[in-house]
Amino acid sequence: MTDIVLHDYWRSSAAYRVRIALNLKGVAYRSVPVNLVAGEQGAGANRAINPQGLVPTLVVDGVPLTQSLAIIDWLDANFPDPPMVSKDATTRSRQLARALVIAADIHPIDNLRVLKRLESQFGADQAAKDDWYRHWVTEGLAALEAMAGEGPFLGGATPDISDVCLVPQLYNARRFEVDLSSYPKLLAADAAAGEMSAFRRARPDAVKPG
Ligand SMILES: N[C@@H](CCC(=O)N[C@@H](CS)C(=O)NCC(=O)O)C(=O)O
Repeated sequence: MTDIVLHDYWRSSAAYRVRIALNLKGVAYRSVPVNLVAGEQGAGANRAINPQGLVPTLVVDGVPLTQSLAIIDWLDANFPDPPMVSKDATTRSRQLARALVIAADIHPIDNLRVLKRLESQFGADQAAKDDWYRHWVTEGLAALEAMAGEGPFLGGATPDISDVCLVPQLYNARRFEVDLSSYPKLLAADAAAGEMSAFRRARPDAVKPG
């Protein structure tokens, strides 16, 4: 019996990706909260398992795995059903390209530590930080809309790794009051995901500690 522990923060979109993948695959896990608002991510206990001082970390039988997409890759290797990427190389490349629009190009320049740095290094106020966030999110989502397939999910009838990245990114965008009306395919994929319990059970409000 494998012991699987997710070091998690309810509002972290990278952790949310991992929660969705765990649920889709029906993998049982325990959750250990890391409070990002209280700065627990930078403390020794979290850095010991995640040298970047971030969440998520999935600890499998005592072995820490970091980086949400690498964790999902591990899950796919060990719990192949349902797959998060296709065996067909072209389909897989397109799925990963969509996922990376979010995970490599939108999320890293909009996350908590980047927004804090804009304030500490350049004196950005809340309005400037919100503007920065919206600029990069809308640019990335517009590209993703153009990359989406016929639906209802981004790549077709079933969710793949790009939908697993999309749903948390849209949750985050709504928090920042980004107008999403120009992205009907993304909204359709998000709505289709909302029909699935694996996605619903991973929602921030569903996992928020007491
Ligand atoms: N590329 C990483 C990103 C991890 C990441 O940025 N996590 C955020 C939460 S979504 C975090 O821990 N932020 C803490 C901070 O910025 O101080 C992954 O996919 O796991």
